[in-house]
Amino acid sequence: MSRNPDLERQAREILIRNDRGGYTVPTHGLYPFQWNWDSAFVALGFATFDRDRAWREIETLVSAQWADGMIPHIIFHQQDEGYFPGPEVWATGRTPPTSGITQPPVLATILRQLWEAEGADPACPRMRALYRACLASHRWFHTFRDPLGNGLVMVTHNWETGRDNSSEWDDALARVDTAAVGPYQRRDTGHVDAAMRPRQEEYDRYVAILQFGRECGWDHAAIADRGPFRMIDVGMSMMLLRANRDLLALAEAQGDYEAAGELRARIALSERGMDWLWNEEAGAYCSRDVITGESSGLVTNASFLAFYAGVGSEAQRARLIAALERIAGSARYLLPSLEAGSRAYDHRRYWRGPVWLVVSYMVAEGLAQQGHADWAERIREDSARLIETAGFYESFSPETGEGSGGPDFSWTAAMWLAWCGR
Ligand code: 9WN
Repeated sequence: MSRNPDLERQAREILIRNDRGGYTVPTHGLYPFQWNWDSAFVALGFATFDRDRAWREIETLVSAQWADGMIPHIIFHQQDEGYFPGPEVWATGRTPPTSGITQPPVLATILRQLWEAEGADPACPRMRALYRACLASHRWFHTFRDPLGNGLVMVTHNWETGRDNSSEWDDALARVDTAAVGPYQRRDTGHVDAAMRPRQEEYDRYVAILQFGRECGWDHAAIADRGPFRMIDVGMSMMLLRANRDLLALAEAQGDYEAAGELRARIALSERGMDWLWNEEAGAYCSRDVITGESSGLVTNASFLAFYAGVGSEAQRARLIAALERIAGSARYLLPSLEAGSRAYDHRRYWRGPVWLVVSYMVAEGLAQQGHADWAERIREDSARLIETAGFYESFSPETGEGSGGPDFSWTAAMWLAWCGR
């Protein structure tokens, strides 16, 4: 049952309009290619009215998987001058062209959902093929992105986190040398208000980190060793732990006992390792710099993914709920990407305050699964009200509810269909 049939129809139309044949662009204009974690969430939306199309979205995504197992963050299926940095800047030499970095590993979790919704047949060939792709991608994370050997995820570019300009990255980015960044033309600010996007000096650093990867010929071992930006991201770490649990369920269903054993060991490692991110003063899990060991000390929406990952002692969870209560006291709409009053908070600027429904969705799922149905419902209700008030925007102000970023956004439409509009 939809809570609003008209919005239900609009949400479907957005997905259909943004469909470029086997993959969906996040929004027209601003993001004209296929993005990794966007496609995973989009599949959940398609699954509510076209299951075959949902599978195809993910199949198209993994068709660009690299031989080393990495699923790239952007696939440039066709030419489009409307986005910077385009394929010639990444220069990864792939066909189709892709970026050289990845994005949050939510695919296995969503794959499990699609498969269960279709009756959970262990012989399902589509599930089996995608399971192997996810396993290879998780192995890539474990091989190249676990420098501390504690099951947490290191990112080598802030774009990998999907929470691109969160203030968690500010200190690490400040050390990135931009001297070799030549002139380039940003395209994003031609599509949306610059006040909603990262600042120029931040963008220069993003480009400098990209250039480092390109100079390494996208050798992931070299980048992980010497990259100018190396952070353990709380969001990716929580999402990979959760995805490993879901992949384990798929491994067991098929009787893949070898992989199941490997996944159980990874899960146990990450569960133990997560405390490396716990910041007692902040009362939350916070991202931490691999190079300096510094904790960001910032409570972001990703901190609450602890529930989704199923980690935390009773005392830690109580402190997270206390932080949620505090945030709910200052925000009109949950869940802001950064707590009001924190360093660099800005209710309109990208990941420094605005609400992003895909993170809200995962947090709410986790809260519901861990016995906090009241909070899950509060987040779901606020998310629905944001769409009802502003439309299907990329993100929303937690203060005014105003939409920010691109309009007619695919994953926002998908979240209406699969979650908050139900
Ligand atoms: C860079 C597509 C993507 C999302 C990210 C979001 C934004 C890109 C950009 O858009 O990032 O990957 O150019 O701003 O931050 O989470 O996947 O929707």
